[in-house]
Amino acid sequence: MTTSFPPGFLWGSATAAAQIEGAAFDDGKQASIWDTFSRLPGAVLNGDTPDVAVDHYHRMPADVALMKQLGLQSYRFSTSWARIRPGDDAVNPAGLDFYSRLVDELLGAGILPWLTLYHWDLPQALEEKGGWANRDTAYRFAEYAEIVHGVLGDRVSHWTTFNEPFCSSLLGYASGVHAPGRQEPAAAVAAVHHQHLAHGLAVQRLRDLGAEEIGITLNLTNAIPANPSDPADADAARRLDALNNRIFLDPLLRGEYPADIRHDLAEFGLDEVDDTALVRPGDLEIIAQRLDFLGVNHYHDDMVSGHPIPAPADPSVVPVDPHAVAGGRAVRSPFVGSEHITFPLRGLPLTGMGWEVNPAGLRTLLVRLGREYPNLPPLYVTENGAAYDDTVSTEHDGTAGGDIEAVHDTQRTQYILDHIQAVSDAIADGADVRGYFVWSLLDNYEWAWGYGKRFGIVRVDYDTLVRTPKDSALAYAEVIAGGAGAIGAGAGAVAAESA
Ligand code: GBH
Repeated sequence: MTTSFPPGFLWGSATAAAQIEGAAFDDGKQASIWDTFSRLPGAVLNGDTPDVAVDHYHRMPADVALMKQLGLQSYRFSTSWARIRPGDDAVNPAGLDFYSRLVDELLGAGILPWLTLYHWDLPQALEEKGGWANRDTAYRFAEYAEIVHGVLGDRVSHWTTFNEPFCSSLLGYASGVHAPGRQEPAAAVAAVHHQHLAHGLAVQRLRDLGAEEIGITLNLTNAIPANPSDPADADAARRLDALNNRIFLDPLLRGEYPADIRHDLAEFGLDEVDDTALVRPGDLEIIAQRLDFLGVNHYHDDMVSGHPIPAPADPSVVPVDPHAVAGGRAVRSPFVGSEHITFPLRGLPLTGMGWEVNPAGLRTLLVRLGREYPNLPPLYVTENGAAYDDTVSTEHDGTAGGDIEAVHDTQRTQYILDHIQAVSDAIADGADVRGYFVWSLLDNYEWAWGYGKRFGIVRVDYDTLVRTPKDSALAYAEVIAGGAGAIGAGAGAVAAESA
């Protein structure tokens, strides 16, 4: 493959606090909504909780050493609001100190800290006051941003307000598949708006405090109609694009909710602006703050239909509706007002999540964003990666005389390299992409799937918590070490060896 990346292109890997830290109730941290939700019967596969996760809280220096060994240039992590301001008022210095030590460790290793303030773990104390359905939570978020900046602002240059507000509003409050597990469409639409408002208020606050680079990360998809000439399928694609992408992109980049969404979600109050309504005068101006970057998380496209999925001809093939279950729990659709949308598969290879692999989709998406949004800031792919069932092989290391463990994750390696190629192709097509972060550095707590799905380029043994770089980590390290131009050759060589 031939890849080419502009000078300064940033190579990193990403994690999130609730997925790796553990220490869920240590040093003053109190419950987040995920600590609470994971204890609801049937909410998470096998009843797994984030209590221990991969114990990153206690193993942080070694994990940073591993990042350095792999050559990561940046590390995208999130801070836990429930660790920093655990209840609804007092600040917890021990929680802040953990992130201060993390940032120092990263800088000492020459790794750029890329901080995300919210990756889905609202303090339970705030959920009890209505959570994201309560407008006041937006103001509390801006306070939290200021608290974190107060301690880390001298050393952290890159600030992301939210990770994937789609998930923490629509999956959390409409589908019930994510914490807090509510299935209330009106609350979900309110959560969308209040997270937007929280973002805008925090950007204003961070800007005033002198933060250098401020952005947000969205999970974006290409909504592809199963049959473009079928009006029901075309409408399903429009609605999915609206509810997954444009409901976030348009207020941020154009200062307004799209007209079709205002119409479709009129009953939830998105079409009016009023002193006592969901959207208040001035909100849209606050939301549309200038962004220094837009983070794009992309895993898969969505082919959509407005019709029920037909029974498969081969009865051993079960059509997967990604919205139907999580952790074994039946849930509602997250697509408020569009619950009839279905997701036929296209026959492409599937990852361990049942997500279709189609690297070309990432290229299409990155190019399309620049075309559709004239005010688009520079893009970073802030997450991309794949879950697969890994097998560990024990191999004899002749030189050291001992056994070593290896994970020949050829599918994940290929997935990552093919998507890196797609990013390069998008740049060649004119997309302004400045960096790429693999999801994830470590196997971790995959939300409703608990410890049942592994996205790491580094394996974690959940009994011993020992970390073992998989072949994908070694291949990615070669990509980084290769620099622009030489990238493809080096990475391809590793992929070929491990195939
Ligand atoms: C990301 O979200 C998260 O940021 C990260 O924490 C997580 O571990 C990682 O990806 C892997 O899952 O059926 O409506 O849910 C996942 C992004 C967006 C991918 C929604 C699946 C399916 C549509 N997800 N998408 S829905």
